Amino acid sequence: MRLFYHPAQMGHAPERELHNGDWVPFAESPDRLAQILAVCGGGEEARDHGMAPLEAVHDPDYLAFLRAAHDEWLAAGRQGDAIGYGFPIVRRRKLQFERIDAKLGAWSMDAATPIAAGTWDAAYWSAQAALSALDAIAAGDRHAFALCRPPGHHAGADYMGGYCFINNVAVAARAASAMGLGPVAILDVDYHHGNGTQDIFYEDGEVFFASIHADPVTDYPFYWGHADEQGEGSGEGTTLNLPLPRGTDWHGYQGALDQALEAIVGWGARLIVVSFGADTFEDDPISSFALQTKDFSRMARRIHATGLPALIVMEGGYAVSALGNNVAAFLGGFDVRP
Ligand code: OKP
Ligand code: ZN
Repeated sequence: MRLFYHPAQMGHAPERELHNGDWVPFAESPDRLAQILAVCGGGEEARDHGMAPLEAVHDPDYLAFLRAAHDEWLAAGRQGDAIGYGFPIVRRRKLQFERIDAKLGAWSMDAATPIAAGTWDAAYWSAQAALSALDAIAAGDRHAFALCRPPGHHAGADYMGGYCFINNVAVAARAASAMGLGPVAILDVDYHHGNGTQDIFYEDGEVFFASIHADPVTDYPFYWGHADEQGEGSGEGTTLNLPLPRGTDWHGYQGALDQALEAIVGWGARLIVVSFGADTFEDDPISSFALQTKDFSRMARRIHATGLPALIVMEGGYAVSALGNNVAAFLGGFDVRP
């Protein structure tokens, strides 16, 4: 399977994040990408598709904010990572701000998403990696892997959050639809609910969104991913949330996976875009499921068995020393015959 990434993705390297009341080293480190490359071997450099496919998902004013944010942070006399502290939880509306602190809160859902000097370039090229892998599918490959980092599934049309800035999966799904490769279904198997992806397609019946994740009653992002969220308007019924309890192992996981895949096939998808997080792994430092490395192969084989082409997009996974092997196990599951 072809693998796509870009060296600029290494340039996003915030120092620290706010975690359960403490400042701790930033978990979504560049080492994650290096580990995966070391085990999966090489890869191809992403091709530049420009801003248009990003603007097909995100508010251009949000993208302009992201691009300038760290420079504005430095211009305000600050050092290190840019991070907000005030968030418009009620009466959120577009206002024109000059002050970087106001902008950071206005375009974010949390204080877990620091912006460093290389963040814009890394997020831009992460999305380009997803688009480049989509090109491989459009050219006839049955499977392709976008080694995205930073991840994307917590970012909405006009907000960042959860280590995410540009929603790589949403960008690829929109582009795939526009290329006539749809109907497109997104299957999100990251430990955390993909709230940004859900928001982007919540009222859009053209893209199906199914997510298996830790119950948001106990886990981030808390305010999305509950089973009663099923889409609205023309997207009514095209969102499927399957929350699972902490401690879930393969035995508890497989039924939800089958349910999600049945829904995707039954809906009539012709392409699956997978938000793949390896943070469901038993040793993940910030997550609480109990999947083993071999379970990632099982997961992939079931997706493969649908017979649908699959674009795999990297999301989370923070047990860095095991990450390469877990990704390789998942990708390897697509090599066997269903
Ligand atoms: C990103 B992905 C701050 C607490 C919030 C954010 C988790 C983001 C996970 N440390 N944690 O879905 O893997
Ligand atoms: Zn995650």
